[in-house]
Amino acid sequence: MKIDKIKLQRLKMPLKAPFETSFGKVVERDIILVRAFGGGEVGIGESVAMPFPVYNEETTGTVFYILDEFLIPKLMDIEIQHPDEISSMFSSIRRNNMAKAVLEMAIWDLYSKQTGQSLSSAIGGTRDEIEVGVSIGIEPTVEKLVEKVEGFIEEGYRKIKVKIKPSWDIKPLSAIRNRFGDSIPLMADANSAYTLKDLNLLKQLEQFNLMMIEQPLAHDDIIDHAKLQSVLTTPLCLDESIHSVEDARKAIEIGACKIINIKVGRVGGITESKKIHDLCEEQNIPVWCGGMLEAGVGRAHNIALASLRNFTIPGDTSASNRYFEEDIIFPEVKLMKPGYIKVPTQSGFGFDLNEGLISKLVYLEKEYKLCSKLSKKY
Ligand code: OSB
Ligand code: MG
Repeated sequence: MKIDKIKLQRLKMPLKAPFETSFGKVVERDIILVRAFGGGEVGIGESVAMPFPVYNEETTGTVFYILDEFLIPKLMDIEIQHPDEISSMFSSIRRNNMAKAVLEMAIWDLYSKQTGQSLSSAIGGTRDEIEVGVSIGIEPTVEKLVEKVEGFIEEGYRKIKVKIKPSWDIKPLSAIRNRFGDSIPLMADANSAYTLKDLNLLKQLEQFNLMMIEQPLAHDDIIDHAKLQSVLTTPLCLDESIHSVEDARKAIEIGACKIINIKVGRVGGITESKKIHDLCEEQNIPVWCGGMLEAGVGRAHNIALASLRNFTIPGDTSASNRYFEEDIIFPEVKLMKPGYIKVPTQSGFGFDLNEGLISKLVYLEKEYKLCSKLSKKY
């Protein structure tokens, strides 16, 4: 496949309401759109890094820098047959997975357009609809949280995930169970807010019949998660700790989790995501597609990923209107029926770009001709 040119656009998108987790509050998305041009087609990807290095070590700024300085120059003078080759080309650069992922996503989209198939079929997806849930941040009061949960249940979301942290755990979870009963599919995400010193508290969460507890312990830990999982019946799900298929293999081997949340950005791309998916399928570990408050482009890539067979638990890919007044794609992502999103069948990622909105939001643009004097850094 041919790639002639890469274009980066940096833009800010306000969220409808602040989203608060144990690591802090996000009020707007700071996004990099990557466009890969070749053979008369354009592929697109969206960076999921946060503006501050609080979820992981990357930020929108580091993603821009790593793309500019190292990853885009690596695409010069190369001949690739298939996007699966990209991740090994990038492997000499340590980590910086969100930077690698956004460029690889654009190349996957370009490849699926050049070969006239949907992104979902290009990556091996088998579903024509995906089951989805919603992630709810830490709210100012328990009453506000319960009100939000009620609204999302009415919209039909098939999994309710609530953020927890010390001092915001037992109370909100009890309130939800008291109000809606034991049958709603409920889970909690701690974003690494606890340690094994909180074992008694974590054991008390068992009473809530949660589908899983996501990343209760340190962002870089699997050992303590294994200790915790050995004394809990509730499944643990890893998010922050898994950056590669190797991480997933080790975590499963030592019993650190029973479920894995896959995010393309966190693991460095679609190829690595597929590897984790395949390993988990072999090992009977269900997976689901996580989210990073993506705008439409990232959301569409998540839909394609979640169409793979072992995505058996509803993911965090909610409709565009969950976070945004207006999205950067047409049509915006909607629930086709309560709790389900249709997997597009058109070629590529399956939506049109809302160029009018994008041009209003962009504040930085840079283009790279891959046949020019771009110099490789090493
Ligand atoms: O831990 O899954 C997470 C958002 C930003 C950073 C980390 C996480 C999240 C979410 C929101 O939970 C998921 C979404 O709706 O996109
Ligand atoms: Mg999480």
